[in-house]
Amino acid sequence: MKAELEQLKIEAFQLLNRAQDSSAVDALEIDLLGRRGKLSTLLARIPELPVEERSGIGTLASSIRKELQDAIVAKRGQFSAPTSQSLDFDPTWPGHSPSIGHLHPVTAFLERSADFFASLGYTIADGPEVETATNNFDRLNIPANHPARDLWDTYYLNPARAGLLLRTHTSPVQVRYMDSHKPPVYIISPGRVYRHEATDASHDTNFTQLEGLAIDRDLHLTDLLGTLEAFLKHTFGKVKVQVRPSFFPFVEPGVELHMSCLLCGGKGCSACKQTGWLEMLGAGMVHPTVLKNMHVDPAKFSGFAFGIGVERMTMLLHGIPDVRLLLSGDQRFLEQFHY
Ligand code: FA5
Repeated sequence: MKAELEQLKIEAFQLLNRAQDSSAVDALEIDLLGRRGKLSTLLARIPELPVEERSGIGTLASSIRKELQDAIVAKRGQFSAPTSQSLDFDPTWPGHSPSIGHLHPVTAFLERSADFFASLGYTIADGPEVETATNNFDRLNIPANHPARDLWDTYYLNPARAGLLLRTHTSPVQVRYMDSHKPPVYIISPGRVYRHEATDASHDTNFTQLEGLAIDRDLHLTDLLGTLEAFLKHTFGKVKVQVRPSFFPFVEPGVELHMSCLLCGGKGCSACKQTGWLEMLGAGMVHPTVLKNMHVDPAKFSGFAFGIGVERMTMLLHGIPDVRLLLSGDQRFLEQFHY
């Protein structure tokens, strides 16, 4: 009987160790120590034992019962929720300070740029990211079936009608704004744009542009270039730029502004496609047809417009080698840009 009691104890501890939750512990307690449990069943056989074997059995059984009861209580404690009393809880310890967010580098760039243009008298105009093909293309002098539409890889929302799309640039805000305003106007319009294109270090499928539009009497290309030069000086200090002729159907003449790649010092890298130069913005004098589409008389007024690639500017400003990092949402990357 003594050997059976010792064996019962060993098995009971093994089962208890394996218990996964408090209901398993409860079941084990009934099975071991209940009125019809294993211990009671064993002890019920005491009267059948020869007298000489009975001595000491009662004491051994009581000590095993006590050991098992203590172990069951301890095991149950593992599954109950800790309380401030059960933990080593010291309310006088300093707490964890909450992590405070900061502006995304693209947002910070836009805010600084908006301040600069506000100082020149520009106001901010907004437009929707879901745009009509008419505003995104037709009114900007890019009729349906014109090959110039191929310049933009467009996400159409309804391919059957091709009436709605995710805007490919912020230029449609120009015509929207002029539906309800008369010159002189000086506006900027920051916002998200979308293009269905293969990504690389300087191209993403959605990015930010900062559009600018000025319409007044006697505006010339030199006014555009002077404005852009002042903006770049404000943003970067001294930088090397090239103004190259370019084609955008809504301006005439059109230009592209390229900046010497600050990531590689002009030597060539993946961001500037080994050329040493990075295209930063498109610009030009508003095309007379577009002025007419804006209800403006081209004989009386002229205008200039520009569309800045905000992520590319942010890349060069902070030495970020890949545009895709900016939308990665990786906190280890973003935490480097506290403002
Ligand atoms: C345009 O979107 C014209 N609307 C700009 C414009 C406005 C011209 C007003 C004339 C007058 P473009 O497709 O080149 O142009 O884009 C403008 C800038 O956005 C580029 O110079 C570049 O800096 C940036 N950009 C273009 N594609 C991407 C891309 N996939 N990822 C990140 N930046 C881009």
